[in-house]
Parts: sequence; structure tokens; C-alpha cells
Amino acid sequence: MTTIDRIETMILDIPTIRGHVLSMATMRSQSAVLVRIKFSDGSEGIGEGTTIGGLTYGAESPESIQSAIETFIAPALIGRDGDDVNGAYQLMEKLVRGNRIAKAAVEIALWDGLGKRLGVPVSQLFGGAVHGKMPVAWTLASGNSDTDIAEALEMIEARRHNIFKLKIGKRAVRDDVAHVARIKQAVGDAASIRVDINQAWSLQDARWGLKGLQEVGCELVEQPVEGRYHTAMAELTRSYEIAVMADEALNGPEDALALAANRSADVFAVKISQSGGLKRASEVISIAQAAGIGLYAGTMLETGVSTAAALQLFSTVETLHWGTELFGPLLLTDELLQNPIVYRDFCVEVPQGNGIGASLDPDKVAFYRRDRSRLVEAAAI
Ligand code: MUC
Ligand code: MG
Repeated sequence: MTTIDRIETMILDIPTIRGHVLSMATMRSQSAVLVRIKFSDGSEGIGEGTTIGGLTYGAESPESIQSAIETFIAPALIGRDGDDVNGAYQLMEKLVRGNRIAKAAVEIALWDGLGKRLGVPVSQLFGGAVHGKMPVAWTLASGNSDTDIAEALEMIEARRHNIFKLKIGKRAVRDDVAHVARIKQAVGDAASIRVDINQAWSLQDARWGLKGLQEVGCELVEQPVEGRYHTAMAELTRSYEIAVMADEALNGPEDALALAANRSADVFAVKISQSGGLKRASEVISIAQAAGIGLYAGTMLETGVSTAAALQLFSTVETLHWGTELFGPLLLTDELLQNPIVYRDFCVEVPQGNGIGASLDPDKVAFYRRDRSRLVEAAAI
């Protein structure tokens, strides 16, 4: 039996290429929590559990993710059968409530290790890839309309992205709609324009907002009101033609079932970390498929590690009606992978290789580790 010998975590702080202005926070760097599992046969698995904007986006922070793994999850998993991913997950569910991102980070590393030992990509463990590449959106969130327009036109010209998600919700609704209208007018039919409010609007704001957004040619609105307001989301979903997408409302299969039952969204932004890992995300996907809800592969602006893991799972999904936004590595000033994920012709390509298909560059990891200064000091003593 190949056992789990060691589970190591680290927080990496990596600057973003520009300020990423969201309704609840402006990001100038991303803090990724990486997990490395060492198995008794010498094999390794890597995973990632990352969130956005400290505690402004959700209930888990980089620090809480690391502490949940180190304090509660790792001690329980050491010595267990490394191939028993379901058993490990069930134990995590029993010992730790919530903390989906922490569980996802560990689960991804277990799938990665298993795939590597079996000599297959993780997509094979989920029934096999049916796509080699998928459409990929980019987020315009510089906080300035002219900068966003220049960025969009550059991306279209470079054939990197022709789907844009605009982050709005910080300004007055009328000003936000004018901002979206300007960008839509600048790109015309060359791109699809969508927006993400990150829960910032009241239901009243959202009624005005959705009406205005659909008039200016915006195709989809993500999480216009708070995620817990399922009834408000249902009203917006049935009252306007513009598609309503659930993001913060969707934390795993139980939320997926409730949202589907109330018809509180047209589309699910499925995020592997927010869902609690690849298996739980695949359950969310099944619920959407059964309920006739559209699918979109979402991101927590992760590094190449979780992005690769997400690509493994989404490559197995028959139809992603709204494509993906798995562009996380492109928002960071530096690349952590030895084999960077490829973006071209408006698509992201599914990484080849065993496991999740990603290997870390050790020098980059050493450079961006938050505890680097402590490690350097310790080495000097
Ligand atoms: C979110 O709320 O969807 C995804 C893309 C992006 O720019 O921010 C994230 C967060
Ligand atoms: Mg969102």
C-alpha cells in the first residue's frame, strides 16, 4: 500500500500585473496556498487552495486555509492509503465542517498523486477528456474605462480573448451601465461582454441594472445580489432576458440543488475550490446538467496548479455553454509552472502529462513563499 507520508503547505504572495478592482476589494497581489503531498513510494502530488481579496470574498482566507490543513486535516490523513481519495475526502468531511477550499487543495494533491502513480491524467480518472482546449474569458477590472477598452482591443488583436467579464458594482448603477455600454460599443460584435457584481447590488439596484445592461448588449450578469438571497436571484432570473449566473451563492452540491430547485440562476459558475474539490465540482456539474442550467468554468484567480486541475475536470464536461475564465496565471507577474498553460486562439489548452499535468518551478516557489525570510534567517543561524 502506498501511504500518505507528509503534507506540506505554503502561502505564496505573487504580485498581479495591474490593480484588479472588484466591488469589494482591489487586488495588487494574489496569495495562493499550495499543498505538496509526499507518498511512501516517493511519488508526490500538488494542489492549491486559493481565495480572492482576503476575507472580503468568502469565509476562508489564505491563512485559514493553511491552518485548517496543517492543524486538522494533515494529522488525520498521514499514514492512510494514498490511493483512497474518496476515503480521505470522507474523513475530511467528518472532521472539518465547511472549509471547502482547504479540502479542495488537499483533494487536488491526492488526485494528482494518484494520476501520476497510475501514469494517467486526472481527466482519465473522471472518465476521460472530451476537449483538448476551451474558450477562455479575460476580466477587465483596471477601474478605468479607457484602460479597459485598450486592454480588450489588445486581447482581441492578439487572438487571446474575445470574451470579457467586467467587474462592476462599486460605482452608481447608472455609471456602471454607462461604463459597460462604452466597452461594448468599442468591441462591437468582436467580443462577448459579461459583468460580475460580486454581490454588491440591492434587489432594487439589480432591477435597474439588469434592465440597463441588457439594453446595452451585455449577455450575462454574475452574482448581482448577495448569494444567500435565492428568491431575489430567482426574480431576476425570470424577469429579464439577460442570463443570471450564480457564483458566491454556489458552494457545493447542496447549494446547486437549492438554486436549481428555485430556478435562482440560468448559469452556474462552477469553481473547483469553492465547490470543495474536483469530485464535489463534478456533482455540481451533474445537478446543473440535470436541471438544464448553463455551465461556466469559474476561477478564484489561481496559479497554474489549480488552473491545471480545473482544466482536467472541465475537459471531461460535454457542454460548457459559457466557456471558461481559467486565466488565473495570466493575471500574475510571474509563472510558477515549469510547463506553463498555453493560451492561444481565444482558448486555453488542457495540459498534457500525468496527474494534473503541472510541475512547479522550485526557484519560483522558493522566491514567492511568504515564510521565505523566516527560512533564510533559520538557515543563517
Ligand atoms: C469572481 O468573483 O468571479 C474571477 C475572475 C475574476 O476576475 O475574478 C474572479 C472572481
Ligand atoms: Mg464572480
